[in-house]
Amino acid sequence: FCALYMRSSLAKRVATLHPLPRVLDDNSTSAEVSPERFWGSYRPQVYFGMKTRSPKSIVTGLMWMRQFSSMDVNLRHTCEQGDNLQGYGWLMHDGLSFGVQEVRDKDFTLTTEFVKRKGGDHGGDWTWRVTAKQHSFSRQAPVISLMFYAAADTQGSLRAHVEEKKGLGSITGFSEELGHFKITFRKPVTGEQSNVKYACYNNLQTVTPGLERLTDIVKNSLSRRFVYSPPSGEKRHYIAVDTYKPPHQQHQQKPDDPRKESDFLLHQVTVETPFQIEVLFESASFRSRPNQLVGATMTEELEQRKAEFDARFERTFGLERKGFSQAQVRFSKAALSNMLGGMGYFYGQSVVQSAYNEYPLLYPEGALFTAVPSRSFFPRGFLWDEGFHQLLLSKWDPQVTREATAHWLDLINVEGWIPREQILGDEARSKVPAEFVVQRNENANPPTLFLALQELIEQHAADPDAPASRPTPAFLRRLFPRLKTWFEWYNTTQTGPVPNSYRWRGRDKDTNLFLNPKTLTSGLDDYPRASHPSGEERHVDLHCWMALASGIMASVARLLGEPHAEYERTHRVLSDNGLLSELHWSEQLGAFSDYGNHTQAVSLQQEKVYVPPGQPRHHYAAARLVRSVRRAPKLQHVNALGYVSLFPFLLRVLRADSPKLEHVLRDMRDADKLWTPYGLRSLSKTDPMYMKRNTEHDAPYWRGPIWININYLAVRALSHYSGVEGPYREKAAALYGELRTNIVDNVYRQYVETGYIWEQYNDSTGRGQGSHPFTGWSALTVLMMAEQY
Ligand code: 6A9
Repeated sequence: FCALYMRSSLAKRVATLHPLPRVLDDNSTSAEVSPERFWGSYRPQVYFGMKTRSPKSIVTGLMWMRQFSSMDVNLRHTCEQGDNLQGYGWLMHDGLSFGVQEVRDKDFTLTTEFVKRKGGDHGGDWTWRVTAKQHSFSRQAPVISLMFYAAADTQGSLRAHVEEKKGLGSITGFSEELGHFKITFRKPVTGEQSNVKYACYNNLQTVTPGLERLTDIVKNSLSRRFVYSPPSGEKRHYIAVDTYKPPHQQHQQKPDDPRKESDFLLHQVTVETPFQIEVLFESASFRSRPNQLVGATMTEELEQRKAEFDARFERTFGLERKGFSQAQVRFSKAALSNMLGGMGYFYGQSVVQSAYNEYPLLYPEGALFTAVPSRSFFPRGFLWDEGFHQLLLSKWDPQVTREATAHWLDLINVEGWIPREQILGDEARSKVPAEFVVQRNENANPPTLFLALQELIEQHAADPDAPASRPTPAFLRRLFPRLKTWFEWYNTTQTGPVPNSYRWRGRDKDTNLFLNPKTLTSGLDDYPRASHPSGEERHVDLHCWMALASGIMASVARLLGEPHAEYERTHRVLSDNGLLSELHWSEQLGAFSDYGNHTQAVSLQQEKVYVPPGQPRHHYAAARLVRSVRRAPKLQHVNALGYVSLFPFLLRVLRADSPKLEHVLRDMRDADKLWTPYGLRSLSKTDPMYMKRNTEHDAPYWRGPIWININYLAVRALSHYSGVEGPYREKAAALYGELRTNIVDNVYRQYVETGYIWEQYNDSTGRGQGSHPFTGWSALTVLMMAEQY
């Protein structure tokens, strides 16, 4: 009984939150406490939408559709690479009060803008303006349907107000957090002063069991029975949501979906380009409104905020001062803005598992305010991505960094673990294949949030009384107990058998199916590690992350007047270049390296399939690729040259006077190894795994392509080594200039040519590849332009 009891209580730990006081009060994101950040474009997964920073927010959004283009329905809603848009993203966004986005569809462009206005007790008002223009090359002006919607998420209610000749004129609603409010749809006009344009109106008044179903519901309601009949032009059937309204009482719930249904209202306007439409949200608690935020007033507000944005951008990053062209400055504004406009507020439960659970468990409900790597392909929080995101965002608005970091640290469990990938809520879950959902509590991810904390500490040290940095010590004081717990988790669960060595847990187990079992937890997925995962492995990148983390722990403790000797000691030991070399320097490679049970003599081969005599071979399952090992593994250095071997340099653990620095610089600058005209490639051309697939379905990922987060660390390190005394100072300075130029020029060039910022860049052509837009860490290009490290 006792063993059974122990087991079941151990099993609960993985899904038990840490009892330490939270960094954030329960109501920290409420309209009352944080009115200015209540409403926002916190739905990065849709092209245009807003919600509040609350668990079950009423959401608003936009879908659209080109009429008369072909027989298939091209409904746009959630950001999808398959939509093949020419480009989209925020061009300006201050993370707080306004944003300007451009969406380039096949033959027209939508500009989606919003402005918020303070007032009342529920986060104020806002206005949207959507402007549609046809591309100059298209002959016929496209007819477009814009579909504005509001939907509730299990709480709150919405009411439609249908007006003659205008369809849905407005929506009124109520929710606990928003109180009473009204959303008004204005008619389409060509410009501010012009007359109302001919348009057709349709609306949908229904309910939804969840926000992830909105697109489907709209698709299923479409009908072609409506006629578009402009005063001078032919009559044509167009596609629209049908006005059929299922009476709420009779509406049948799907038996397999027991969730409560919530109101979902949609207003469709079908009109020819060019046009402009405004939508206003007004809070009933806002009584002394001077005027409505529409038309000329809206234009004025927008112009003012754009001017403020431009001035603040230049003050912060100084790119014009540095001589960048107008087009380059626009690019970097877009990069920053899409990162800010990509901030999401997610709420829900992770699915987690430990060694003590037979089946995965649901994590407690939690909120996450975070940036996302990619609005299309992975619009959710990733732990180590976030540290890089916040390096950029902290320069713009350190409050965003404090709040995001606090949210992440409040998700820590009783063991000190934070799930790496945060898939919170049905909407997020609907985008992820089941096998990727479960998060395991042995698994770490680089603790990059320490990089962001380092930045906050430096900002505070530079100007303790600046309004932006003044809250930092109070924030750190609340964060510190959780930070200690988190650090301890790494420093106990990710250690190796040799003292002061570290090992990533969670490598692939099925070793005969992969050329090299992956290490997703390190963030570098398929980067080659020891061929045969074992407890004896040690990883040089994790060693360096721990050197960094212990150093920042010491700084935070010192700043707070807390005991710091132990962190300092750890930092000193892990930064000891002698120990580092003992554990990780490979004489054979002339570089730093992982160590483990390893052989280089592996390859993927067709599995041998037994075919009984006389049987045609094709009756048997196609032979899959399996790994063949030609020489037995033994304990040795892994000897892969690439990002991992650079870590002592990247995280500046290597001393400036170390002769090993010369080796590192030489390998970096060698075009047969890591150097390309577009940045550093992830794995040396000379490595046997360079650009090798891991399985027949698994293309090389961190085995050659150029990644901007690591390149940022390299540029930053070069800037560091060129600023401190040492024999390689000049060499570092020269490389710094070259590498920075190569990266910045290429990311910019690719953006101009393709309309996107990309997940990674091809090491032989420089072309952007992988998911896009990826304004996650690739947006660090802005900091390289600004030379802020
Ligand atoms: C799988 C696909 C709709 C992989 O940027 C996020 C992460 C990084 O943290 C990591 O270092 N990316 C990098 O190696 C992307 C991971 C995406 C996993 C999504 C499910 C869903 O398809």
